[in-house]
Amino acid sequence: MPRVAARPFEFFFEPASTALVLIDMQRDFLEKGGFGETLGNDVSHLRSAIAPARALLEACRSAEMTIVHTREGHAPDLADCPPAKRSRGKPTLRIGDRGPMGRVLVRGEPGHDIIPELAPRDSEIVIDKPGKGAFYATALGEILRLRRITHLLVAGVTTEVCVQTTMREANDRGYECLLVEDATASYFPEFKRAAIEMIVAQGGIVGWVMPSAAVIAALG
Ligand code: TIU
Repeated sequence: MPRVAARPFEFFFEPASTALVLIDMQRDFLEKGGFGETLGNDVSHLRSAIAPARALLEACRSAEMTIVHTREGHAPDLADCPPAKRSRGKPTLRIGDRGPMGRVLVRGEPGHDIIPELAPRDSEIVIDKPGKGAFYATALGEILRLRRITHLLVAGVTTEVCVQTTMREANDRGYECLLVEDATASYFPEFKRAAIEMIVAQGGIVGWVMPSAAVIAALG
């Protein structure tokens, strides 16, 4: 069984019962003109996660693991976008408004696509989610249950928003979760650091954390 020297202590996992969950590596968060930038963020902070996420994805593909990509977004009529989300803050464009990559955070628009570097294969699972957590209002839990998945390797953006929310949802549902720390990023580097410490504190109250190289070596 692969074992990894993670924080706060060693992590053991079987590739057959482990899924890679890549959270929201979409143009809307990582490229200029998307949702992330309309909220006032410097999207260049997220680019450091791309190469490690890609190496991790390739290693998990080689190990024939279950691979899940998530996308945050809404139906074109915005019926699944609550005012509590759409009216928040003073963005330059609101969810559903037309921007340089199509309608912001709307399914089927160019900005909603996963970045080409991490494009899903046909055999991989793509979960469209309206919220921050990947389990809320999606079939993810059922899909993982049917595959007898017990462990999750988690990466993607942003660390303290959709990644942390998904890890907390998963931990409450009984999954053993490990965050791959260089394959996740935040618009706020200090929030990334703090989110990681929140996950591993108190004996791994939410899960484990380790770098991609350690996971890839364990899979190799
Ligand atoms: N704004 C921000 O940091 N994140 C999000 O809105 N969604 C995700 O994290 N995917």
